[in-house]
Amino acid sequence: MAKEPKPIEELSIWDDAKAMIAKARAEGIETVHERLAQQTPHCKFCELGTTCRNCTMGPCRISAKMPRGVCGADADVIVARNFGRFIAGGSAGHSDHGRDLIEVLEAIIEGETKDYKITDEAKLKALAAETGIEVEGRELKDVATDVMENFFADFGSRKKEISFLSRVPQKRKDIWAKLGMTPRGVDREIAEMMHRTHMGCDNDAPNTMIHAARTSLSDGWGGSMIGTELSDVIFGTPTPKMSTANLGVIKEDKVNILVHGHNPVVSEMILAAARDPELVEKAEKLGAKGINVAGLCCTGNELLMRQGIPMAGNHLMTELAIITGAVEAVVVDYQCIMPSLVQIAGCYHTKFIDTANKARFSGAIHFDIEPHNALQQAKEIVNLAIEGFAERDAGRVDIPCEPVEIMTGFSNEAVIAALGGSLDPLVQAIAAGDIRGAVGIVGCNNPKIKQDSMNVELAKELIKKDILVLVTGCVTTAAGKAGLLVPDAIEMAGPGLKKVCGALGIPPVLHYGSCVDNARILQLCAALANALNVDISDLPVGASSPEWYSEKAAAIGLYAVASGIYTHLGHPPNILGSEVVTDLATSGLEDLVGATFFIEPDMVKTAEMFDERIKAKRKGLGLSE
Ligand code: CUV
Ligand code: SF4
Repeated sequence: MAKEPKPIEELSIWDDAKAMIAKARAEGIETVHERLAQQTPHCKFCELGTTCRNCTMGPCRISAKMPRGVCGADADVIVARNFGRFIAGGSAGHSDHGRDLIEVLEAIIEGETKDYKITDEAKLKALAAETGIEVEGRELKDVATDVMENFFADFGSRKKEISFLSRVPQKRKDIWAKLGMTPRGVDREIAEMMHRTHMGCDNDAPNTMIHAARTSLSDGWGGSMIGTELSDVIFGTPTPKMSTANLGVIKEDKVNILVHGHNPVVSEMILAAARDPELVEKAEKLGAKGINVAGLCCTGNELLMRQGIPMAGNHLMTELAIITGAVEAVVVDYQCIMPSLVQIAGCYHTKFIDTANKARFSGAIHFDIEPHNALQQAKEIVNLAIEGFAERDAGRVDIPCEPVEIMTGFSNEAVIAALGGSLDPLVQAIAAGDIRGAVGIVGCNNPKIKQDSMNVELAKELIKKDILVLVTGCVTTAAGKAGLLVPDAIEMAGPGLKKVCGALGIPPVLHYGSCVDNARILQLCAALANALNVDISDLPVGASSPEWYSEKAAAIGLYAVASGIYTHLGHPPNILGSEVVTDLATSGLEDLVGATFFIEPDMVKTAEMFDERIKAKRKGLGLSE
């Protein structure tokens, strides 16, 4: 029997969310919460990870009574294979996004597009130098061509290792080499994971798990890092700026366009089109006070970091944003876009527009945005939104709140500039104990968890303990709505963090970007480790994804662990059906890579676990606790 949906009070900590869930229920519109209730209880075998559909001798389910699949695979093998494919899925998502940026760079170099350009030449040259490409005395185009070819090659089959391993401390690289964990190519590791998990290949769970880690490293230090760095080259490296967040950023008197998905390649063009004077004039003629572009999920984070556009919400706000009744268009690229948005948009005047051939939605209006036609297509999309303004039913509009202020734009470059040109002041603040350590809180919402309850509570608990928090992905809007992303939030922080952030005029919780931008955090950890001449696993740092749901979040968690970062998850992946895999993930990896996952649903306890870890790591570095 399906369960009743939970009472609204238990679904989210936010008033804007609760108001819109109530509106949806009053209007008879189904959301993720009703569908979760329909799907509950979930299949126990699937929850444990002990189902296999990798061949047609099966499908097989493992239990005490039937401990092996038809081929003979046991629970350990099946759980490891399923987890490996899960990681491959997440790594593929981030990395294919990264590849799209290389293709835009290629289109720029070959003169196929005028819509995109190299905005940050200095960054391009710095990347070239870092990855062993000659810069001095060469034309920018030639340097760019080498960078492009080098990154394309990182997707293939390197004999040794991918380019950005130049950033990794030698001690860490030695560990990877010893374990057979060195990533040799993004597509190679993903394809090899599919190969290994075919019937009759890698039937040794720990061995499959090692390759899962290698696959995730090809994402973190490969696909994601390339995505982040080339986005900076093409759209500009983020600098600190103020913006706003929550459903109040949707404006009753404007044409509202929400960009949703992950890649700035599309959303940047939508924003540019929305600023086109002719289109603005057209909107005004139709009675609107302008065109408002607001962000959802990670493509929102991308635009927020670079252009300061407001954030309407994170994952569990995407359906609810449409329910305000004031959204003319939702423009999506790919990833984390619930297909239900098409149905919900259909309950209003909202146009749902997809833009990528690899992420099409039945019932959507489709535009194939490519480098050569991007701005012109974006203008057509914005024009559609403007025309939709007249169809809006004012009687169904309800924008439930006023926006809150947030500060954004913390790239490593911006942080180093704020520190006066080097990481030394940060190293000194850590050494002095004013900043005791740092934790990245990243990832999603999950309707199984009261929305943002854990994301926000953990951030608050950590800053109280003088632990600097970096947020990306869906945790951004959570922290922002909780008032943690403004300089005044130092009042919620411990004395040391308050002193340092107060002096710099920055919040104790820094917005570090989108999910691919977790690569910025990896880079920062590597730079700190190199500055101290230690390994990343020696640093007083951690990572957490309290409310995660996606394959991508699992890949992020795994590359963090494999990079030596102690990593918290609010709930386990579907691995509990294998003791071997579970033990490896939650303790065995410590001996191999110097870090593990820990699973903990209580955020006060989680903060204490990080505190203990940070104390131990500080001690190891010869610092006060
Ligand atoms: Ni990756 S963080 S739901 S949109 S992966 Fe998507 Fe960015 Fe989680 Fe949020
Ligand atoms: Fe069953 Fe083995 Fe086929 Fe999986 S690979 S479905 S366990 S027979």
